[in-house]
Amino acid sequence: MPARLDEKLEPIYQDVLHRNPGENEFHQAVHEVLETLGPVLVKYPEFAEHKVIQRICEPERQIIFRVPWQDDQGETHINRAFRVEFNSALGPYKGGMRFHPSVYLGIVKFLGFEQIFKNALTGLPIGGGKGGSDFDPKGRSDSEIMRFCQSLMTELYRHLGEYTDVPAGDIGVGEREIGYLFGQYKRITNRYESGILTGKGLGWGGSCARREATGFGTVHFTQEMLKARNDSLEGKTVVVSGSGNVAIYAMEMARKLGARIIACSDSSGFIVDEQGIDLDLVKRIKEVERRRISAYAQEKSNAHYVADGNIWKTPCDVALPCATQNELTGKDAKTLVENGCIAVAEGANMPTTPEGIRLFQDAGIAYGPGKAANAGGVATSALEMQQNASRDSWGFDYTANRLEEIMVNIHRNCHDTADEFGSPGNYVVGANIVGFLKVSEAMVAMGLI
Ligand code: NDP
Ligand code: 2IT
Repeated sequence: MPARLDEKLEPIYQDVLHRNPGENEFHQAVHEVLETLGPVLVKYPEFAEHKVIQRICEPERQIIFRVPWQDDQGETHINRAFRVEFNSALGPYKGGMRFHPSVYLGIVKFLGFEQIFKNALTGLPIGGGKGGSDFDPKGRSDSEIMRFCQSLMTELYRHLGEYTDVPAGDIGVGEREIGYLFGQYKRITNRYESGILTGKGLGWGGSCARREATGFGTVHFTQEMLKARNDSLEGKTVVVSGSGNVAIYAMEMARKLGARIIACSDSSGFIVDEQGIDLDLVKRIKEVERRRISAYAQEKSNAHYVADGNIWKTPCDVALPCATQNELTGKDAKTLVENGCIAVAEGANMPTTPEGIRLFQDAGIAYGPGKAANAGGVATSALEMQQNASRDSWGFDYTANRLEEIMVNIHRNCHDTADEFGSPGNYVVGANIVGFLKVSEAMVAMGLI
């Protein structure tokens, strides 16, 4: 049972529980935001009067549809797909698509809800949305992935548009899937509209540094949290969960800033390499060969693989959860703190359970919540949209520098707002309030929307 909220907020939360039964991850994400809004309603009573919070908790539109497709043996499969268009006060709905067997409405809604605040934090004109499917891409051939993406887009295309809704990648959706989705959109509509998807390939409307952006941004945010404590990543040992898009580029930037990355994982287990993870090898195994992370230890004799192990038992200075929601529990947080961890930044969305967050905060370690720490991905998607709208394409360094500036700004805003609202060092308070104020002010200005 989560803690009781402020007397104005508890009934709103109860209503969310009642209206969205069984959607535990969505409840968790809403609770985490409402917990921090008490002081905001004292300072800005007009938001309560306009029922802004109740409106933010209800998606503007939810689309659920059937995706039939055939595997390589000719057998038919039926999946379910979702697009939750949560809030468009600041811009077109923006957020990724996730392909994973665990996807159901509650996951898409938690992700879409967090996306509203994250996107507001970037300072760029993007609203919040999210989508996905319970399709499991593991072990599927390129042709099967293509047929699935084509079938999904055959329904989704009618809901998209550069001024309406602009999906991108998330778990199980990278450049390959975005390519198949974009190809099908172009074919159905007979229009080359680059601005309807982000995360595209560099040769066909994608942005430099988008692939790297989430991981790089998470590490920039970590560096800023450490700087605020007169410290830095130089010489630190880092553990990163996951070995997908976010994890790989978080490792790359952490190494560039002088850290030693000693462990990473996938859903089957984790590897430890005390000499520092060989990133070229991880990229080959994961991005090119699409194999399991256990292959790393087969190819590198000094590394070892722990099947089904808990990566958070590996002592480190900095932990970067970059895999999935609720992957870091209260027990894991306790272990990390006992082992001397000084900073945690979330490359993944909601990877730390509420108990874990409380333990980090009580221990006084630097803790950067996902909606701030992983906002670099969607921010660079917004930069891709800018390039598409002006039919331009920027260089890598220029784009990567803009990403870094955006992350420095997000850190500063969260840090200063936490101070202003009486919770110094609490980036959860800072991120939620900055995002909430931006969205709420726009919603009030636009009347009853
Ligand atoms: P990828 O599909 O590229 O990689 C996901 C990684 O996490 C894989 O190593 C995967 O292991 C592991 N993982 C996924 N689900 C589980 C699970 N249920 N249990 C254990 N491990 C799991 O996805 P991304 O790197 O893009 O996404 C990772 C996280 O970052 C997600 O939370 C996503 O929402 C978030 N994020 C992504 C952004 C982006 O731009 N891509 C932007 C902001 C946040 P396995 O291969 O074994 O499944
Ligand atoms: O969670 C996220 O911010 C993403 N998956 C990226 C969304 C995007 O539109 O780039």
